Amino acid sequence: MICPECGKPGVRALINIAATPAPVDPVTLPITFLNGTMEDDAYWSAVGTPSTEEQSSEQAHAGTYSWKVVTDGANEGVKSGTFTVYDPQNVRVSLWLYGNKADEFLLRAYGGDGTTLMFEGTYFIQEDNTWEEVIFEYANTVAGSNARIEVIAVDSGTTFYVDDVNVSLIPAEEGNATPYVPNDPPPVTEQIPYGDMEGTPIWTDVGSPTTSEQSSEQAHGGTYSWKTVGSSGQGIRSEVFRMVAGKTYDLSVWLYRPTTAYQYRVTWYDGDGSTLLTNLGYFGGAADTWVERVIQKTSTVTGDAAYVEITLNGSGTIYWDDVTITEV
Ligand SMILES: [Ca+2]
Ligand SMILES: [Ca+2]
Repeated sequence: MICPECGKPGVRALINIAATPAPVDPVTLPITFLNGTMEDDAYWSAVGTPSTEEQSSEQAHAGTYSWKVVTDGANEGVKSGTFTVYDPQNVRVSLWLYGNKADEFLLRAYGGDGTTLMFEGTYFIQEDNTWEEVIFEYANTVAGSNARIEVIAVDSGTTFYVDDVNVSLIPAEEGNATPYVPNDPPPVTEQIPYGDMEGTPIWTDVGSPTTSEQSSEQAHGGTYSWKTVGSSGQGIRSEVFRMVAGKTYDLSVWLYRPTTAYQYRVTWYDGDGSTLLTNLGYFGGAADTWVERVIQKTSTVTGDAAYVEITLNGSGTIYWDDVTITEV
């Protein structure tokens, strides 16, 4: 060829530009990008094998639809369609989640090769059945057209909805990606199922009390308490609940005794079902009145297998009601 600058024959070497330069300006992609509004039945698909993963009009943060997921295994959820990212580039994602209080999620983002994990953060739902915005930002270092986002429920049996997913691409020169700060599980009160003894009771017997039944003879709150007639070591055990290591809780038990001729005991098991408090007992309190007993302990093991047992110490009758656990 002839050199256009000098007019002489020659060969022009092409200098290989290794990577397409990132856009100079921040790119705020339209909310309809990747069907982030969920108003179309497109782009989103399952992570794992959730029993439900579909566009749904049951809930919507905006418009008519969100994306619904019901998991039947651990770490299942939904993933976006793919999009193009550069290296280096900051990516900012905001999305809205609707679920049940304290449900735990993993938020993931993959690089442009579709396989390199660029971001993973946890998020705990703070309120029941409320839309909550989650924002995360990460520094992408793998260019390509196969980047994607995943929203994953950690536990089996989780139902959640996702809506209004926004992805913004920001030049790395704008600064480092803002570090993501995971949130904590919300403080939970009334954490012991059926502790008010009003619903269908799923407390189970400890030992073989003579009587163990929901009773309207006495009630601290509502209409019912739980009546135990028996002897030492006999009583009731709660359903399991969640405790988080390092967090301190007040366990409150209300009880009513016709006489003070006998006492009662409390045994408390930690998040993994191991003993947290052994058979604390011989409590006082007046007869023929409701007495509250509060015990404070700090969990050492996170888990969903915590429970309490409240039992007689001596032979007699005790009514139990309003058993709660409150994070301090
Ligand atoms: Ca929507
Ligand atoms: Ca009650």
